[in-house]
Amino acid sequence: MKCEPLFPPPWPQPNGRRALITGITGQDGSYLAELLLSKGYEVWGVVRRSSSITTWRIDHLYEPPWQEDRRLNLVYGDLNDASSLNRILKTVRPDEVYNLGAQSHVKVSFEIPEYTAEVVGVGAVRVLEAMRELGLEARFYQASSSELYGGAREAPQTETTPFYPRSPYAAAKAYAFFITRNYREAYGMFAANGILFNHESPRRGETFVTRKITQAVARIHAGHQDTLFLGNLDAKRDWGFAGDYVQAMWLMLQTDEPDDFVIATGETHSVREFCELAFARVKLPLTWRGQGLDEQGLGPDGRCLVRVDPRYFRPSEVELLLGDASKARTRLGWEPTTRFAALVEMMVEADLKAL
Ligand code: NDP
Ligand code: GDR
Repeated sequence: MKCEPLFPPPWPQPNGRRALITGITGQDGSYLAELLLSKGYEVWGVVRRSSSITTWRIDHLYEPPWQEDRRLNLVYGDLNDASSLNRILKTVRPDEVYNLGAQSHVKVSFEIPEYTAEVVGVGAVRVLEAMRELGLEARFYQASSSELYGGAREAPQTETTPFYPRSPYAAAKAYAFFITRNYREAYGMFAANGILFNHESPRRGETFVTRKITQAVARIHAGHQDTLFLGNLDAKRDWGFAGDYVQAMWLMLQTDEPDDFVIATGETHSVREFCELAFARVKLPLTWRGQGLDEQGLGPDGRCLVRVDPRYFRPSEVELLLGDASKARTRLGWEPTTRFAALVEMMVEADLKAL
């Protein structure tokens, strides 16, 4: 798939600042790289070696290594390999470090809990410790998550809501959150946690529920697929647009004092509502019939378009997330620009175009 640039070139004159991004090949890494390039940064991204090429989200930003004035540089490294992180930080000497790399799939984290803990939890302290050892005065951003709230007893969730992780992924993110705060308090490092609620885009990984739905809608519309199989239709999420959320990451590193911030839209919707809007976009309004495992989403001609498959249920589910980003609004001047219906439309349109 070809990515439409959100912050298109030409890049301005260099601003003399250098940023390092782990997870640059992911959804957020690609938007953040674009944003920083559009602000004049020199951007360095850590990529993992893989048997197939994983850079499709940043291909539109690629500059060949022989281009002398290139602004985007990629280096091999891995959050599970402290020596690679040390070497990269030592050579690049960035002003800002964005730690976005992760095994970021909650359901998959139940299958590979130990690996998830290594990348998501220990990976964060590997970066922080390398920075400390080198005496690097870079500012550090940690990609914390609304999954930290998991089974929280209050909604909306704010920076003071107690954490209640409900998956190996969330438990690992809790470690990363607290170690980030600890390095700030213990060593005076500029280290900030962005507690980001779900954010999506046409670049979202295909196994996350929003993209799975919009891709299936496009395929069903084109006659390439009959039915979409989903898990819990009643889970509710506060879904925003990734392009807005990377702006918040950058703003967090531009403040006078490091702090932790919730980033959310303040609206929550169910998976079921997401399906309804997405199918309606291709003139297939859904009618729901049956209950539990037998529930079906029927199209206008009675065709079964959505079914429940328990394989997509989680051993412990997060039923409701809803964020209150008041602190970010007041202190960072951050506001989401894309609301739920516009997000669904943007994603369906992109998947229709990509067919
Ligand atoms: P993605 O899954 O799209 O991207 C994850 C990135 O991490 C990819 O670039 C991946 O590389 C890289 N990665 C995976 N394992 C390693 C490793 N061992 N070493 C180095 N890099 C690695 O995630 P998102 O872009 O959606 O999310 C970015 C970050 O924000 C993640 O930390 C995620 O947990 C967190 N987050 C995301 C939210 C969301 O709604 N999107 C909400 C809150 C937090 P590769 O391409 O090779 O797989
Ligand atoms: P989440 O996102 O777990 O919130 O983590 P995901 O899209 O995977 O699930 C959202 C909700 O949808 C339900 N669901 C399904 N999920 C998937 N993936 N596939 C299905 O078929 C399906 N059917 C129903 C889930 O049960 C869940 O309740 C994302 C990731 O980006 C994390 O890295 C990030 O930290 C959080 O968002 C905030």
